[in-house]
Amino acid sequence: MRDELTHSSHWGGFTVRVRDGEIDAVQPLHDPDPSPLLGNLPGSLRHATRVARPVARRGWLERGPGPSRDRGSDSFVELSWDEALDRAAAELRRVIAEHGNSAIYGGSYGWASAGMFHQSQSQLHRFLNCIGGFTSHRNSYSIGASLVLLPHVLGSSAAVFRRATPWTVIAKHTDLLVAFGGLPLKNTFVAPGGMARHGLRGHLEAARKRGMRIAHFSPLRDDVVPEAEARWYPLVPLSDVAVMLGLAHVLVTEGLHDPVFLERYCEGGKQFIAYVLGERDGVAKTPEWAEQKSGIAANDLRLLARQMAASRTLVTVSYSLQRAQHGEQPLWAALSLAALLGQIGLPGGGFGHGYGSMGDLGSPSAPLPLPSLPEGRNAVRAFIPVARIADLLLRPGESFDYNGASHRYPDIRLVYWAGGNPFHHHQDLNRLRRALGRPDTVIVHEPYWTPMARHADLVFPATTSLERNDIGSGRADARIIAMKRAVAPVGGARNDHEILAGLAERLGARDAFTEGRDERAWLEHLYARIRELLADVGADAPDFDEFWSRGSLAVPDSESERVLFSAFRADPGHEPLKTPSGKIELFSETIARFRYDDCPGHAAWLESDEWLGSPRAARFPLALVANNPATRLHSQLDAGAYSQAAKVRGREPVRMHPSDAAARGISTGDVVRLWNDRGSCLAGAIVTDDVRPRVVQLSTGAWFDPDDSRAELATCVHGNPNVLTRDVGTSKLSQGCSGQHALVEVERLAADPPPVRAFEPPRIEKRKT
Ligand code: PGD
Repeated sequence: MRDELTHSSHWGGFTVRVRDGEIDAVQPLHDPDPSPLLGNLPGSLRHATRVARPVARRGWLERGPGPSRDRGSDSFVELSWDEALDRAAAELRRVIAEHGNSAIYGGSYGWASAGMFHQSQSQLHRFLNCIGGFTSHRNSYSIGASLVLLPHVLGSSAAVFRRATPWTVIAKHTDLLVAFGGLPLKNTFVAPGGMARHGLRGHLEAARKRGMRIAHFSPLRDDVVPEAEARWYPLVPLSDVAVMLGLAHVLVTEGLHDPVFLERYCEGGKQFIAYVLGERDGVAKTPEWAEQKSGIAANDLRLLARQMAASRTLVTVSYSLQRAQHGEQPLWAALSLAALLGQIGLPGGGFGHGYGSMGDLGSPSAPLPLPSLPEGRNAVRAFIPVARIADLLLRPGESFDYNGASHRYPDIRLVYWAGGNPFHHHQDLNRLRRALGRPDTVIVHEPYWTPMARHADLVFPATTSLERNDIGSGRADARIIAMKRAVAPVGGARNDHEILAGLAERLGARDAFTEGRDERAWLEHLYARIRELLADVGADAPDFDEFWSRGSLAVPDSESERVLFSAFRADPGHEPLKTPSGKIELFSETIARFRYDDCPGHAAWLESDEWLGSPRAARFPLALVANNPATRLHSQLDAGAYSQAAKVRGREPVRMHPSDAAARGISTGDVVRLWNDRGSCLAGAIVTDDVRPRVVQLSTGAWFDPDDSRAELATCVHGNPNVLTRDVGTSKLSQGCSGQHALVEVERLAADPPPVRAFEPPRIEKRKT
């Protein structure tokens, strides 16, 4: 029997049917609730947006390296592989010789594709480390604030993300799930590296049948699936902390909190309670005070707080809430609220972060420490918090605050990117365009002509995962999947490893980079470790050939009874947290000592410049929620059938409330313009009461498509919300991404909208002889 063509993606495992060198159909692999994102794969291998051959930007080729505002508008010239690699190697050599390795930014953030070996970032980092190192990045766009705050207040972020109480326990024990940011099903289809079994719908169904209630705080009704029958509290965006403090006020003033838990397990309960009662600032954080900020009735908050105290309650906060200015505060306030209830460490009670934000959070599978390509040691110490990329390029030599210390931005001459799309993930894209005009050279590996590829000087065509062999599995995945090559590399594409091996060869580092292994040898090497891990958890662990022929292996659900912080609760003396006090820090002496005006020593209400209560709202009266999309992963495969089916007149859909639409003469199907002082974009209107009044929702991921690629403030005609978002760190503490919110105005476009050209390749010329 012919082996099945198994494969995997960040949104699930599947088998592929190939016809004429193209994916014709995909079938989910052992998945009870497969992701609709699979619908973007057919037709994706030979789409017109594929980069066919190595190219150089004309201006860079003719005038040599140097700052240029032509990036993004210039044409490209085709090069042979040898010439492209020679030129890239020569430029790396020049930059290192003249400016040192810290002048290379190789942080290269992005989700790339599933697969442990061909992971673009580890490949690139390994290569750059082999040639002396590079300026790197820390943390992620997803959870930039959490990754810095959690170690201060809970001793580690890994516990919260890797050891979260699984959905199996929640379904059995939780009576009341208070979900700040909801539990959006769309996000749970995805996890980095793979997500072989999608189960949220099933768990919510089991919990509902048992009687679990959900209190859902979000400006968007459909952040919880309707079948879960959640009670929707449609709060003003960015007012969650006010609600949490209002609930805390009820618990404290009605004696419903747990002083014994605070004393035994927490540091700083007294300071937090004093703040809630307004003892220092004279502002008691009453439910009435919270109502003013959030629009949620004080009486509803009072009733909810009493229910929380009377039930087994889990307080959870989504990743999206911390992706905002002062994003540390909702996380810390939710933890403080859960601590007041005293249920942390009990089955189905306590605190969670990211249920509904990432598919693997709350997985009952064993969180195996899966191997990846070793990156080696980076000899350069300079780094940036990942979302400070535009500051890095625009402000060389200037200092920035981060987590209690002051650092300096190095002078970057060469930007090297593989497996990410900053024109998707970064904020204030007009500013990013200016920043990318500054370095001498920008090198990008991409399978597709994304906006980042268009802004490069040298573009290397990369394979997609379906053009190579790999092993796929996520962080707490239900399966290890053989990702089999379905077609030969399309056009002139090469995989990231081959491209970098070619460069390493030219720079005298090939052996260090490849260790003499080819793809097959690397896969066998990585699999040997996987086999040990599987054997340790008592799972079937055949040899490599047998695994490859079977196509996938199941990972057992060995952690379906796990409870976050149960060991700490049972014996805080012997199982202390890794915080300075060994306890949960509701007040952090360390953070207080940093004396940051935007992150005090305990959770606090700090107003965002981009919320409806700010003075800016007089000019831009609508709150934009720029959340992650439902019809693709980030910007990946935006040209795919499933993503395209959701567009309105070819633009990204923007949802708005009937009252706001009527006030502006807007109907469903209209093309509208969203704008503020940072830029504007067009989008296709959908009028619905699934969003609260004064809120518009436009997801990220539409490929940036400027009407005038040379304009200072370009309009994206396709609907990328990151032209509107503000490029500012969450706070001096963590400097995370704050892209989730922006204030905007919206109008109906009276004229005929310009065409969307995002999926047309740029001008590519043959070499002048
Ligand atoms: P992707 O679209 O996944 O976005 O940002 P990210 O940059 O990860 O980009 C991955 C790119 O890698 C794609 O262009 C794909 O074609 C390419 N690629 C795939 N496989 C390969 C390969 O094998 N080799 C090479 N060379 N390339 C490959 C995601 C980021 O956006 C994240 S994680 C979050 S959570 C943020 N969320 C928000 C938000 O909520 N709101 C706003 N406004 N902005 C955000 N940005 C962030």
